Order: sequence, then C-alpha cells, then structure tokens
Amino acid sequence: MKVAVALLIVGAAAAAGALFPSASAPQERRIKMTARQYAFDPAVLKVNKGDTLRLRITSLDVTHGFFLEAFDLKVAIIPDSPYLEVSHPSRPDEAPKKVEELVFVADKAGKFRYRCSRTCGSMHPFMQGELVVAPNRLLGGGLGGLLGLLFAGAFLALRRSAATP
Ligand SMILES: [Cu+2]
Repeated sequence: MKVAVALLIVGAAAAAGALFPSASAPQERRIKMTARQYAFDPAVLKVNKGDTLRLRITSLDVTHGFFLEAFDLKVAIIPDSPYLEVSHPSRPDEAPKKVEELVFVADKAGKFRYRCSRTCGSMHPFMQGELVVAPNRLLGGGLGGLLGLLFAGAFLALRRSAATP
C-alpha cells in the first residue's frame, strides 16, 4: 500500500513538473491588430506579466494612433505603409522610429488603456482598447497543480485500500 502511495506521489510530482513550462513561462506573443474608424481589433489584449508582445498594427482606412501611456509608447499607424512610427512621449526630442512591429515587454501587471492619438474623425475620442496583463502565476499555479494532484493521488489510494478486504 505504501509503495502504491509513494508511486502516486512520484507520478503526481512528475505530472506537475510537466505542467510548469507551459503554465506561464514568459511567452512571445505575436499579435495582429487592425485600426479603423473607430475601433482597434482586438479591443482587449490579454497577456501574462513578462510576455514579449510583438504587435503588427495596420490601418484599414485613415491614419490612426496607438497610444499606450503606461508603457510610454505612441505609434502612428499609416494606411498602406509597412512601417509603424514609434515614439516615446517621455522623450519628445527623439525622432520616431520606423519599425515593422511594435515590440515591448509587458513588465507590469494591471489593466492599461490604449487609445487612438490621431484625430481620425468624429468618434475618435471613443477609439480605445485595453491591455490586460495578468500577474505571473508560475509559482502559485505550479504549486496548486502539484497539491491538487497529490490530494487526488492520496484520495485514490485511500479508496483503493478501503475497497480491498
Ligand atoms: Cu483613430
């Protein structure tokens, strides 16, 4: 009986270990976004803290902006241009950088609004979206899964020993 429990525990630990890498190790997120009058699509981006975001944003109509104040990012999205023009509001003297994708690390958890920063029409002020950065639950999630598996294993072992005459 003790051997069976020990085997279950080892098995559970191995299974939990296998869950670790996929659970929430920082990931690279390639995201295609469109901007049009008067919406971003997707309007909500959900990532985990530590993830690297690689955003390709294209405009479907006129020039729009992508202003993510919390990350000091302001981007011009120009129709028919393969480039985004990225600038940092905290460094107004720097010339905008032309890039194919906007790359940054979601290094803080929380909800951060992004909005259009180029007047693009009558409903321009309503053109916004939200970046949701979940805290990294690498430790909590991994331990939770491990404990759950251990309890499940112990429960099964007890049930089996109870059924044995
Ligand atoms: Cu706009």
